Amino acid sequence: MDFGISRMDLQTEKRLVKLFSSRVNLCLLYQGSRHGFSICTIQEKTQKQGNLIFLAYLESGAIMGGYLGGKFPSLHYSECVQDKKAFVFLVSQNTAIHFPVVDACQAFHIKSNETKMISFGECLNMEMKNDSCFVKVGNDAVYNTSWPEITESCVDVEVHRVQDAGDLMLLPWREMSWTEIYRENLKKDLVSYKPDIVGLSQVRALLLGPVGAGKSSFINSIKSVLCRHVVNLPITGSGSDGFTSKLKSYPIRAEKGGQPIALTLCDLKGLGDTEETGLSLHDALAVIKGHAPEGYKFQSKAPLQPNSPGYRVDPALQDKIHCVLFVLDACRLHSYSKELKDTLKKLHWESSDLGIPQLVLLTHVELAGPSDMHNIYASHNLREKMEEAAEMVGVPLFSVLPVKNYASELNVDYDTDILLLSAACQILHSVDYAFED
Ligand SMILES: Nc1nc2c(ncn2[C@@H]2O[C@H](COP(=O)(O)OP(=O)(O)O)[C@@H](O)[C@H]2O)c(=O)[nH]1
Ligand SMILES: [Mg+2]
Repeated sequence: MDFGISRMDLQTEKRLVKLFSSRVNLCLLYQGSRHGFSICTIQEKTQKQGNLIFLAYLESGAIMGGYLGGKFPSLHYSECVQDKKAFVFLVSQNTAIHFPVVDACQAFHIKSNETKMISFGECLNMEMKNDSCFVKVGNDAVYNTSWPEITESCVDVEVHRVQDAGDLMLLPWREMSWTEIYRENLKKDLVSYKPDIVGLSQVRALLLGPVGAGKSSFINSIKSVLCRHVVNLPITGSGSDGFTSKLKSYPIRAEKGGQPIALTLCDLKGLGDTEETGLSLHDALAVIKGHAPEGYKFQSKAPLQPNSPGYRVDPALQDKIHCVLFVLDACRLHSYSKELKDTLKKLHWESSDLGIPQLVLLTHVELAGPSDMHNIYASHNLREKMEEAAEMVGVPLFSVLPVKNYASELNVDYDTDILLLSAACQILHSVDYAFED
């Protein structure tokens, strides 16, 4: 069957499919310039095709249209079609706005008397006349639209079938073994690790990220893996304002009561939207460079200065931070403020300048990713989130590590352990590589 080629370019299609809450594919069924501008033909071409999206191409290249999650009604059906999933949209080179239906009972209807018209509420009307289409746009309460003023004519109309694309790829894009042997090997690597760097016995990795991202939980989780049961030390929420405001280093022990391994995790106050609500860039850099003494209590109004108590003027290698871990919550990426994103980027640039390796720990992946953890690297959705996190900080995708912290469970489990252990090993490898020269 020849379906023809859509007028839509790839970039616009990408923007359009992002309007759906799950991944979808589009399949062209009808094109006015090819099949003729007639509601009858649209109906014929879209029969039994499931969910449909109507696209009206405007002269400027923008596309207006509507999504119908229900069935296209018969031509003689003059009632409104009820559809809770319907929405109308405008997609252009730099914008994509959409208005979900408010009054679902009036989502869609066709008029086939003197005027032949497809209408989404009263806000988007496509009239078929003299073998062309006229788009009439208005603002209505059915979709609660606030369209910009549009006075362009329509150059073509298309209807596409919208089908669920599923979230899983055929093959994972990153290899991961989910076996007990692999878990034990990772654990051995972590416990036996010795830094390849003269004069350094402990790798100090600093957790940086917004409040609630899971920094303190990551420390507890790594401890839990090695202790073989979930530990919940009161790391979370310490400090007078409910946040960790002191610089605190947590040695990690090979087992309960055992020797510390060569990785120390450092926890600190979270990054806020402003310097008043969170750790400042200045203080974060002071910690990274090793000027802040252990236990130093950060105050938003008093940045760490050479005359601050315990200030290390000339920090030794073991006082400095050897790896920066940006901790971000996969479920909240979209709501992070511009100010926070700017701070992350600046911290990335400054740390890169200092030659310090950086990784992103993307937490809450069990909520943001596939239900089966084994599919973590086969999920389109999660990959997109990992790409977003990489972009947000400014690091390549391979520096983003998905993790699930132990948050509410009582027992450790293999899959969670494997993600946590591989993140911990990755921290150590990245330090070895960075300090090789
Ligand atoms: N479901 C889930 N909850 C998490 C995860 N990481 C942290 N949490 C929860 O998120 C909240 C904030 O975590 P916390 O470690 O205190 O964040 P911090 O402010 O960055 O130190 C706590 O209730 C944690 O139990 C995770 O990976 N998955
Ligand atoms: Mg904390």
